[in-house]
Amino acid sequence: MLILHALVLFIAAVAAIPAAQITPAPFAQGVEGRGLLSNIYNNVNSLVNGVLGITSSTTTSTKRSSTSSTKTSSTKIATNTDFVVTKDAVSTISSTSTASLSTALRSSVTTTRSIATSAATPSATGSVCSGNTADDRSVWCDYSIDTDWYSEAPDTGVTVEYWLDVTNVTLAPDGVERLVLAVNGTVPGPTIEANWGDTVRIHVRNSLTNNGTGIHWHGIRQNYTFQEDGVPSITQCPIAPGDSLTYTWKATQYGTSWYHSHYSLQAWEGVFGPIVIHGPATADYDEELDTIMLTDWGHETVDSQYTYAQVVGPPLMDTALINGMNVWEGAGSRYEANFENGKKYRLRLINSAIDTYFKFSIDNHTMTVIANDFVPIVPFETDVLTITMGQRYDIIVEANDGVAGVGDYWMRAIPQLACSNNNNPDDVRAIIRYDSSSTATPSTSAWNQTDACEDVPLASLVPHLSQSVSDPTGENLDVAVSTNEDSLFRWQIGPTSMQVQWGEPSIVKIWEGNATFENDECVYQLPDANKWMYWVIETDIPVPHPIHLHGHDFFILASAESASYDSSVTLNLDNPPRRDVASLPASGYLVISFLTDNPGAWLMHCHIGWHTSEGLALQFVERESEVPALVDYQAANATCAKWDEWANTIGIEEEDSGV
Ligand SMILES: [Cu+2]
Repeated sequence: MLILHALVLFIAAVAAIPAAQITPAPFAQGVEGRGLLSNIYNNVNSLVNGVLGITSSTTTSTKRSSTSSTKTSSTKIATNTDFVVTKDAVSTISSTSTASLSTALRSSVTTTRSIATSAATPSATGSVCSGNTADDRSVWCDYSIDTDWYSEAPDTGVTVEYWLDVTNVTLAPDGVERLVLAVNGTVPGPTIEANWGDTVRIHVRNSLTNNGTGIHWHGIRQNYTFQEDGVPSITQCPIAPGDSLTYTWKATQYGTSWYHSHYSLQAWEGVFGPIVIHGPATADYDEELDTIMLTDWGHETVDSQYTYAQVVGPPLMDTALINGMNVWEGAGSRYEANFENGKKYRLRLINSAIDTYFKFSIDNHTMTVIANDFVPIVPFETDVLTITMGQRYDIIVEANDGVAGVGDYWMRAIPQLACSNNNNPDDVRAIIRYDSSSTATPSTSAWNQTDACEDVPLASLVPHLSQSVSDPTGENLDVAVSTNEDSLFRWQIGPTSMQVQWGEPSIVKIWEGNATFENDECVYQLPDANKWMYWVIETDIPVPHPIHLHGHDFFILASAESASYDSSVTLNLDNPPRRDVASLPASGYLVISFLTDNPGAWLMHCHIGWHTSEGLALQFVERESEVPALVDYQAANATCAKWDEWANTIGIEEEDSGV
């Protein structure tokens, strides 16, 4: 009823705005940044993913200006859900300021590594530590799959070093050219690869024209190294255009993850790539196949759709990519991989979408799941695996062409339409071939599955290294949405929607000794060391949210859809699932716990990119008294000084939560 009412209001609002009345203010951030301006539409109070009954062919107009050019474009609303800046507006402007690459193949850019020792360069078979062979993946030099990596890790003495350059380019991942922000010119960016126990040093240069950046190493625990977490407003100022920042952290855990920008919606313009930390495993396999990154994708930039997201809800994504590739209307190409019959392959799945729950599968092949996020689990088998934003699963697939004998099979990532808005859900595919010379289009059929936005059942996710939670202290955090004074959606976890300032990172405020945090900085102080905390995250809105915590793996004590939490709910304290992203079910609850064993300022947020920007975040300031001694103030201040100088010159406006 509320939605219907809101739709009527919205239709009236859109219809009532003659094009001439829309006169946006100058657009300070230029072509890469926000597209439509925020304050030109009237309030609607609909929930996300609501379908709008806008009359077909309704036309509105908007003007966007950058420091170098001004462009006016008309947007004709052709469907019930599209309401975006036309592609013409984006591509015309981008052509004045971008380099051009013809394809988005990852192989087109070589990553430079400074260390050439064999120990730092994992082989295709993964035998980088004595004893770790295809017949026994559980051992790792003097360590093993049984090592408690929270308290000890190898010290290889090796530093692997990478140089990442964030640029604006024109790419055509699915054959359709558009403005993309990319790392070293590709989507995904290069894989950061290291061995368990290595030190990883990454030099990030911001070669963007009109935006800051900051790279977050998702899932990396950053134990006592919070300043390397890469979150503008929390652990650093954004890196200004032309400036560089070096991040250094130790790979204390092993498995699969990814890095991405934590500056506005930049990650979902293409600033992301895989992280692979080699280590032991809970099941044996013959070879590593590849990382498999699943990314929803549009032919418009996400920044140009941000106003739509704030007024209406998440926009319709055109399609999705597997490892930065897909086809669209005869153009583009699919990711392909080759299997040899009888071999077992390890694949590393990563969901890097802005707002898509995927179900992943390979026709006629089952998979054995061996890790969730950075936590090895007791292996389980499945045909279809749900993966939500920010999550990773390591899987082993046994090549068995004999099941169907056709030689060519579809690999599928199916957007779950129950909560993900996608226009091409049946054609997000890659190809597995048993004969690498084959060019045949597979004719295989998908496994039976139902469209639903549920996490993998908790009972399936049993950590191999058993850990338990003792006597936790709890607090409730409600997830809700409202509109702000500009009639834009603002989400919250806890009492207030987050609003933090790019130029005033929490750790610098703490170092300076005058850290009085405002309510909308959403700070939860955790002063006591080594105390178990638990958080009941609850929502009465029928939208699931993938909740991600920085600086910790959390323990999932309970979770249910369409249910409310009360004291009768049994909390599972005995080796519960442990990871760094879990889904808060629609109209339900998620209870997570962690130990305060890592001083710092740690973000916890929804990994739907729109929602992060709309404030669905909080920060745990953990053991504040220990933080100043761990801050490299000179380094932090150097980044902030350059940021301030640039931001003041260009007059940049922060149109989102600051994270
Ligand atoms: Cu969310």
